[in-house]
Amino acid sequence: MIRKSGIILALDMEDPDWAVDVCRDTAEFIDAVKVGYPLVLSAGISILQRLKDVGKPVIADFKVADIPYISRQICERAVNGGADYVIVQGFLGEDVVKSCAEVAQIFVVADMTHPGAKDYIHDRSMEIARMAKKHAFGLVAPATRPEAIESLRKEVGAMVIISPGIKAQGAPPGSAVAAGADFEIVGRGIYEADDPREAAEEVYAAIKKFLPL
Ligand code: NUP
Repeated sequence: MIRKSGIILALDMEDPDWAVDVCRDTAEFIDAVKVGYPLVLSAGISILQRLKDVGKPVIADFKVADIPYISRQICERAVNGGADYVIVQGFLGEDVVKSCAEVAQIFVVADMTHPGAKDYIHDRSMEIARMAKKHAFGLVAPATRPEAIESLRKEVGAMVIISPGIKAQGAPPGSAVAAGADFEIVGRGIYEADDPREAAEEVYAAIKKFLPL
C-alpha cells in the first residue's frame, strides 16, 4: 500500500452509492478505502469491486474471528470479491492468523479504540503484535491511545500500522502518525462532513507535518 496522504477512508454508511460518491470526491486525498460489515451487509460483497474500480486499494474490515478453517474461507471470499487486504482479529490465536495469511494479505487487530478494549485485549496487545509480525502485512492499533501505538511500533519495527479513532472517536488528525502509525483511518469525520473532500484535505494537512518530505 503506497502512502501519499496517509489517509484510509472508512465507509460504514448503508447506501453504496453514497460510499462510491465519497470515495470519488475524496480520491485525491486518500490512499485506500476500508469497508466493513455495515456497508457489505446492506450493499452486498459487490461493493468491494465497485470501490476498487474507483482506483483505490480496498481493505475488508471483517475482523475475522472464527476457527482457522472458517476464517480462511472468509478471507478467500473477501479476496475473490475484490479485497486487497483483510482485517483479522489476533486474539483468536496464531493458527487463525496463519490460516488467513495463507490466502490473503492481512492486517491483525492488536488493540482497539473503544474503552472496553481495556477489559481484555489491551493487556495482551504486545503478544498479539509479536505473533502477527510473523504472518501479517500490518497491524491495526488505536489512535485513541497514542502510547499504545508508540509501544507497538517499538515491538514490530517497520511493519505497517494503520490507526482508527481519528475525529469521531476523539483522536486529533495527525496524532496517530505522530505516534508512529503509517496511516490514519477516518470514517465519519470525512463522510459525514458537509464537504467530505475539504474534510479529507484538512486531515491530510494535519498528517503531512509528520510525513517525511
Ligand atoms: O479498534 C478499532 N476501532 C475502529 O474504529 C478497529 C477498527 N477497525 N475500527 C474501525 O475504524 C471501525 O470499524 C470503523 O470502520 C472505523 C472508524 O470509523 P470512524 O470512527 O472514523 O467513523
